[in-house]
Amino acid sequence: MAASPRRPRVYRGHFAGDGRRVAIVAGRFNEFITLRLVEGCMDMLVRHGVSSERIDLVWVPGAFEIPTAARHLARRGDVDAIICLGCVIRGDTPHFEHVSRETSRGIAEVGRRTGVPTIFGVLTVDTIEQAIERAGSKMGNRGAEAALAALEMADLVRKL
Ligand code: INI
Repeated sequence: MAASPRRPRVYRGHFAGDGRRVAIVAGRFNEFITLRLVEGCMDMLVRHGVSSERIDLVWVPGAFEIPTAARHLARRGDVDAIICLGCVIRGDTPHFEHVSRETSRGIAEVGRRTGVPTIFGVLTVDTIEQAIERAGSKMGNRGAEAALAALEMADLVRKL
């Protein structure tokens, strides 16, 4: 008799925020935008059951500094996820490329090296209008999306 094929084990994270501890690292540069991302992020976390006393909000000067603060938080060992929020807007010089490349690389590295879900919620856009659209208007709120990714990953890594 042929052996019945083993069913795949499927792992999925759920958006369960109850009991979770989450850190947000936000860049002050373009604060007009990043404040909206932080608000959208916190609102989404709280609406999914994260208690506001279990959210740490860390402000850094700009996106470039986000990975350093995220790494300190990850090494502290008491957060289930770190959400990185910032806004990098292209200018007339290559500065944008340096800041956006090092920010995304640094954030990815923190997640991979520490295993703590480290979420990329940094806007990298050509214009201020594109940033506004993604900070709580017609294209949604990148901070809120990042909150959901954090909750999903926090739950998933506990199961793996
Ligand atoms: N930081 C940002 O978060 N967004 C930007 O658009 C930006 N630009 O364009 O310069 C920016 N620069 C500052 C950078 O992140 C650092 O804070 C600074 O270089 C000090 O290390």
